[in-house]
Amino acid sequence: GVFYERYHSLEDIYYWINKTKQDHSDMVKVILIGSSSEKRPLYVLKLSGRRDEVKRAMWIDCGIHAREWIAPAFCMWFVNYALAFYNQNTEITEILNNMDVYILTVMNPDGYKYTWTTDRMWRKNRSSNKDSDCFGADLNRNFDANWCTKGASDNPCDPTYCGQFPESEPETQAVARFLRSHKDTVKLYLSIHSYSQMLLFPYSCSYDEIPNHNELFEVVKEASTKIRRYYRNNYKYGPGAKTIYLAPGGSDDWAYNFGIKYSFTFELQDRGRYGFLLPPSFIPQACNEALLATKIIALHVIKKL
Ligand code: 0X9
Ligand code: ZN
Repeated sequence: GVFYERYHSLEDIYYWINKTKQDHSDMVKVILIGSSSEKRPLYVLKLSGRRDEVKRAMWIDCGIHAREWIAPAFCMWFVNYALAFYNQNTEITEILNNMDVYILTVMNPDGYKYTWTTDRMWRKNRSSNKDSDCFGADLNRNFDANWCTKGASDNPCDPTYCGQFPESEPETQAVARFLRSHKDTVKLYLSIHSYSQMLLFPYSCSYDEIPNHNELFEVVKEASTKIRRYYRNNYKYGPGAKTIYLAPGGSDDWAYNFGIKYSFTFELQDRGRYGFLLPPSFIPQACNEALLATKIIALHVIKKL
């Protein structure tokens, strides 16, 4: 519907979370995992299909970076698709019957709000920094993975400021704590960003090759090939450090080292024409491309479990 072909304010997204839970109480639960530095709630939607046996799970977060509006739009798109096509589309049915899906639609609500009211190009969260008048830390430099080494900044005024210490930010801590407490079930971690059209996997915090490099490389290669075939669009793929740049403290690398061996970051559309200001008319295709890649990866993980 047209609702999913627009960008939504933070207030709309909170309303949508509540409405989705009410309209699909059989498949959706809402879990409060923490709150932001400005005390906004961080809600995770839990989607489940047929409930039997011991279920595995996957995690998707969107909107770590405030200005990347296509990311929360994708989380909403995914939830809508999953609920609308469960028991209609074989792939999403297979996924939901084998995995619970945890979705954090806006990991950085304070920053997202700030991009709607004050500065459209804001990236970080909005926490205050001691001994500085500059606000915010980059949540994707704040995880405990070669924290604050080359590729991050220790200056609170920079857009890639790593924060005071690993997990210093409440948003980072909420996600890390949730995943730590669901260690036995979560087998796939997925973080949605923009822009540049890339399907990335660890490491970004070093040039080391991960033990299951070949397996993850093949699966993102397949996803990229199918996106090219179905949507005539090109996505680069590979380990973050070599494919985009060296950047420590990211959620994907932390999740990987923590034990989630299927860990990915997607950079959605576009390749720079509009950048972060992707017009709403691009939402459907951008989200369908990411949905296709998500399905391929999730089905691969299910096959391997
Ligand atoms: O720099 C980032 O955090 C991501 N790119 S963005 O333009 N959306 O800011 C890339 C993240 C790749 N993964 C890690 N650096 N761990
Ligand atoms: Zn980003």
